[in-house]
Amino acid sequence: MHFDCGSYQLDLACPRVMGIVNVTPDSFSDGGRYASTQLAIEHGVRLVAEGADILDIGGESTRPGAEPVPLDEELKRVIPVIEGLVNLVDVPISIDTYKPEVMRAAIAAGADLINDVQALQEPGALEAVASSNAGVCLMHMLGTPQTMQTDPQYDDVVAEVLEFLRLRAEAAVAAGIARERIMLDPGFGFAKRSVHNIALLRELPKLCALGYPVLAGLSRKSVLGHITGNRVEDRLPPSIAAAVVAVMKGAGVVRVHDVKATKDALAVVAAIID
Ligand code: 7PM
Repeated sequence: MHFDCGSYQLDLACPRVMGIVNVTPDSFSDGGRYASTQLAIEHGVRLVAEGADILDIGGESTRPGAEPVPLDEELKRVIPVIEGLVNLVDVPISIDTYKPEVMRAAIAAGADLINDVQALQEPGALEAVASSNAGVCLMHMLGTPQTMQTDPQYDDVVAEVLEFLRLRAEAAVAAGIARERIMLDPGFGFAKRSVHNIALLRELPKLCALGYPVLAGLSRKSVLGHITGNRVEDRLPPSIAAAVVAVMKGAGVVRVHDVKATKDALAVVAAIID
């Protein structure tokens, strides 16, 4: 299966690793933004050297429970990082945002993929992607990152997530986004309790059966802490297990913090599984 995003076409016959690049708020009041921008760029370059197939740049506005990040602040964080990385790496650059203005500016700066935890539901978001050749990752979540409920209720989490993503993919196609530019993501950890996350991973083949590439983001997430008792800094082994399971259940892309370790684990899978 192929995925078109910007100037890239990814062959998802072999699973791809998306490396996470968080652009942290600048801690200096007068030192300008140079330090945080430079750190994020260097981190992205390092992840590509470790084998990342995609870089996902985030200004932290989409994190569950995060404080809202104003538009101008988000632009100041992420655009210089995209501009820096497009000249330094030869992999698709993804931008983690739900704001259409950030999508347009990121695409103009060279981003190839829009990673939207709101699945292009924000007014103007469908058009922002449709008027470009960028790919899009449509993710499931209930509510917004800020209002996301802590005890979400589902009758049948797998069926409800599938139906939501199917409808959002149809909306994207109707807006003029080719099917080859769309991938789907169940949104592990977004308004979901552990039992929901585990059901979604176990039943991932049902999501894959919709016919779009599937992205799985489980790296260091709290479901892995609940299962193991490990704090976030000790969640590399559970994250590797989750990435391996996700790929064996059909995920085409895994979104991770620890690129080298994940690539090594997936190389073993690829050598054994046909
Ligand atoms: C705190 C809690 C900080 C959770 C950051 C997070 C996903 C994503 C995130 C995902 C897609 C994280 C999350 N997770 N985008 N953005 N899929 N498409 O662990 O699962 O990075 S933020």
